[in-house]
Amino acid sequence: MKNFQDEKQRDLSLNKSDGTNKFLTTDQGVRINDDNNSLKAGDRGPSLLEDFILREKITHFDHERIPERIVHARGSGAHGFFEVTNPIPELTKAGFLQEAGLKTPVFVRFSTVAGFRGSSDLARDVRGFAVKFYTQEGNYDLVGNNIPIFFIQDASKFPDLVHAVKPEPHNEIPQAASAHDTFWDFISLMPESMHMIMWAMSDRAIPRSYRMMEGFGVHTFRLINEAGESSFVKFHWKPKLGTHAVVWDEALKISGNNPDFHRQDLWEAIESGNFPEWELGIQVIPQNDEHKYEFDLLDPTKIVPEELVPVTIIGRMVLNKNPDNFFAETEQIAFHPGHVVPGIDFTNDPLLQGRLFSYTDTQLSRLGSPNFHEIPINRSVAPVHNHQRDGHMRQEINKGRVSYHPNSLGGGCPFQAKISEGGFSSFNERVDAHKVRERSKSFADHFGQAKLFFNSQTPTEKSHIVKALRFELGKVETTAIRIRMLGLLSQVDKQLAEKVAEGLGATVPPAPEKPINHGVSPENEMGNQESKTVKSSVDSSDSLSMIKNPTNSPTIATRKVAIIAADGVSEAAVMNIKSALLKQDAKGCVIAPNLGSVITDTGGAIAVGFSFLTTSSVLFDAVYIPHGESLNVLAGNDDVIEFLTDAYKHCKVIGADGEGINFLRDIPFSAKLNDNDPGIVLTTEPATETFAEDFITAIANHRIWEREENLYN
Ligand code: HDD
Repeated sequence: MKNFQDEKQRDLSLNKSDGTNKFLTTDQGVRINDDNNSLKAGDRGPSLLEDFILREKITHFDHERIPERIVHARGSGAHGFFEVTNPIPELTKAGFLQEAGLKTPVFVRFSTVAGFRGSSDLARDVRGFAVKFYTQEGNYDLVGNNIPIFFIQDASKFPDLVHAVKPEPHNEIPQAASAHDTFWDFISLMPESMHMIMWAMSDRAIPRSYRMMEGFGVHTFRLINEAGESSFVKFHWKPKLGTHAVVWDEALKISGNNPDFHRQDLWEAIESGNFPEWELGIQVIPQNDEHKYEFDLLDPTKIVPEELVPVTIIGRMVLNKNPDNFFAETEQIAFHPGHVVPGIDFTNDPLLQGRLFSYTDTQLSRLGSPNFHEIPINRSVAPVHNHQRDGHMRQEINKGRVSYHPNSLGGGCPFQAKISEGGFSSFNERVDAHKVRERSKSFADHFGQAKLFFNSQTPTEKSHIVKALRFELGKVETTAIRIRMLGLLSQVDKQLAEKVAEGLGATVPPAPEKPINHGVSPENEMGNQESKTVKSSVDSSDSLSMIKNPTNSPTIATRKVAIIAADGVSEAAVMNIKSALLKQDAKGCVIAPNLGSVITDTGGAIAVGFSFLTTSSVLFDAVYIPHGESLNVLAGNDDVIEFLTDAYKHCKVIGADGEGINFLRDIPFSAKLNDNDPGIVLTTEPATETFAEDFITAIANHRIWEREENLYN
């Protein structure tokens, strides 16, 4: 079997350049003799207009920036491959899904939605999960998110949603945050957003890592087989490392300490050979089952519960190469849900239909030309021949006098492909209807699946949703908006609304306020439909909870552990933990009052990774306090107390040995310490393998939620 895994890298190599051991030149290739001084009339005189070297350099610099994406501006990407594990020729004729073992190159870009390009990775937000498959039949883009549904049902509301969540237009505040009046004003008037709000207020919106989040195609798409038969499909990416989050207080602190937290995490994992991996799963719904469920498959605010249609794994994706140049690759990549290949097609989901227009349109202003497909990262590895011509920055030199079809002068070339030759043909769907501006009645359930999601959460997760809503609505200044939201929340779950209300010092309104008109028909206040609740046929779905879905093989690979040290630290203890962590592909990093190295109890020197000034507890997954004279040096140190207190508060594992145990008992939070806390790993026998094993097992469980005040206990 021919594998295409490296094909895109070969293609990109045509455009790569490296200045090592080369002369400095102008853009025209002229060697530069002095790059430090402009050409002047005398060394103190004015600069001369003829200085083409200066003019070229400054002009290029002046035009270096392109508009950032209107949404998903902040993101990070990587190269990799997709490998078929379970081919599905009976469902689709898409070539890249036909044979087990077949590898197709991909580029993936993860992003936040609301923040500007320079904002923090840790905003409470949906994460974009966009995958470009460079297939032999052309580019296929699966432009999804880490949440399987969306805020709105119709693309016409997208500009409104985005205007509402972006910084407010009069003062451009707040950056990368939904916790402000305009967002919640809009949401409180859009009951269809309630399911998505449950997800966005859950810990899904503050992932621990891009490598630890699920991805979803969101819409129902179609798969088309050789016989032209269609099945409906939902796409799922399942991360090998499991789905994990940070806690909100931690997210806020990470944003200050390292706004590039996710970007760096992805970069470092790939550089260190710990390649992030996901499985691709599909939920397949036969064409004849289109109307079988209590929800509409075309409604992007609904999931198909896995209890009704299980997810079948068909392949895996591995990210194994960082970009060489952020701008050329991550910034210039242009995704589009309309980039499909034969065997994959759209449905009439009205959100998807609007997206099919929006993405090319936005690239025209963002990348500046209809030739954006020629930019190396966007270039198809399948041959491209057509009669599209000219335009800004055209790269291709089309030969011949013919640029139209049909033609006889060019022998009819390039010629159309029959379907049997791989020509794309749309699904032969029968459409027979009146032209209307209406929302289907089958989209009217705005609360059924919001309830399903909430009911599926563990008490810890429910508690986090309440706290997130208290935070977000607490930042809203207009009381009427808060009250309107409480009314909507009470339709999801009464207790949820009451607990949020308590935090806001408000009461839940007895009857939810009727949303004001946001539709076209004044006689109907909900636009074209009444909001209603349809009971989900599934009461609770475990796959919706992150905590109920720990990874199959708990691992601490790529996790970071802080080792608190100072002069006099036990060398054996530090080295024992370091090597145990290394064996698991995790990293132990020494944190000390100063940079340089610490002198150990045996007179050796251990390199310090960070000082307390240059790092923070929130950048680590666990903390270890080795014994030794170092503990006397560190006793009462405010930085150490803060470091450990944060780790405790953020439910992280803390290990200590020997006198380290007493050291821990002197930290103020120890008054709250529960002897049964599985995240406090202590031993009086330092540097043993058993201790390292216990410590590692505890870290693999991610967080010790029992420590938190839980509003649902
Ligand atoms: Fe979108 C970017 C995902 C609805 C219009 N979208 C964008 C990106 C992702 C998504 C991941 C970033 C791609 C990248 O990394 O370059 N968008 C979604 C999902 C949606 C969705 C999962 C709902 C299911 N989007 C949506 C609608 C519209 C848009 C309804 C417009 C009608 N989206 C855009 C855009 C962007 C974009 C304005 C901004 C930058 C870009 O396209 O290239 O066209």
